[in-house]
Parts: sequence; C-alpha cells; structure tokens
Amino acid sequence: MLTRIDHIGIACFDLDRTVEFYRATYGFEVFHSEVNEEQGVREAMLKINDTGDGGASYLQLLEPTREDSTVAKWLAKNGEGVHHIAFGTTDVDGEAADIRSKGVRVLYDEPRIGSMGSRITFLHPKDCGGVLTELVTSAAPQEH
Ligand code: V0V
Ligand code: CO
Repeated sequence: MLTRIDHIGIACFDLDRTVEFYRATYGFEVFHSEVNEEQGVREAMLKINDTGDGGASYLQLLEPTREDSTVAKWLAKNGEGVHHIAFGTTDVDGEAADIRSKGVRVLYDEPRIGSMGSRITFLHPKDCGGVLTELVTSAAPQEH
C-alpha cells in the first residue's frame, strides 16, 4: 500500500539559494542534507509534516552534481521546477512488482539507495501521464 506523499522533488540550479528561499518565505528548515553520487544530486530534505503511518512528508530540493546527471539534463531542458513526486510505502519491492505487472515501466530491477538510507525506485514518466514517480521505503519509518 502507498500510504503517503513521501516527498516532492524540486530541481534547482543553486541549492543554497533555494534552501534560503524556502526558509525565508515559509519558515521550512533543512531536516537532512546529503550528496547521492549514484543519482548525481546534492539534496536537502525539508520536513513538512509527520504522517499517520509513522512516516513523514518532505520537500526534496535537488541540485545536480555533474552535467550528465538526470537532474542536470532535466534542468537544461525545463529550467527550475517540480521534477518528481514520491509515494511512501513499507514495501517498495512489492509495490514495484505490482505496478510493473500493470504495464508501467519500473526503471530499476532492484531498488537503489535514496535519501537518508531509504530504498527507492522510479516509474517512467511517459507511463504516468508525464509525472516522474518515485516509490520510497524509508530506512526507519518509525523514526521519521
Ligand atoms: C524526463 N522526462 C520527464 C522527466 N524527465 N517527464 C517528466 N518529469 C521528469 N522529471 C521526459 C522527457 O521530457 C522526455 O519526453 C522523456 O521523458 C525522455 O527524457 P530524456 O530527457 O530523453 O531523458 P532520459 O530518457 O535519458 O531519462 C528520463 C528518465 C531519467 C526518467 C529515465 O530521468 C531517470 O532515470 N530518472 C530517475 C532517476 C532520477 O530522476 N534521479 C534524480 C532524483 P519527450 O521529450 O520525449 O516527450 S534522485 C532522488 O529523488 C533521490 C536520491 C531520493 O528521492 O532519495
Ligand atoms: Co526523490
């Protein structure tokens, strides 16, 4: 079962400047930040709210770390803005298999490592009405 919006991914050219916009405009503080070399991003997670399933919902601000990363490619084409939406589940493997059986392309054979040690996979935007969609199982849902 998909039980929450885990995060909304927002692509930006300058992470520090974007973090400052969200802090100054809305009062959201950085909950966690890291570099994910495999995905080619530097990211900041801003916690918006805890959720009833023991998880939480975040904004994920993303800056590319290299020119050949998916986010750099997307920014060059579209400019800054909403890049993906992520649904939270306790069972990313099961959800991915179930969704794949419905004919939607799941991009990874096995989930990869995402923010804060989570396990993530993506669904192809062309099979999801133009929305790049991520599935997330948090590393320790009871703590977030
Ligand atoms: C590409 N397209 C998108 C899109 N990216 N549509 C909606 N939202 C996006 N974000 C469209 C694009 O406009 C093209 O449509 C078509 O898909 C093919 O795109 P492309 O530019 O040729 O790029 P590809 O095919 O090389 O790559 C697209 C995919 C790639 C989706 C396969 O971006 C990917 O593997 N994404 C998953 C990984 C990722 O995004 N990582 C960064 C976030 P037309 O022009 O043909 O109509 S990392 C993250 O979220 C983490 C770490 C976390 O949450 O913890
Ligand atoms: Co994400």
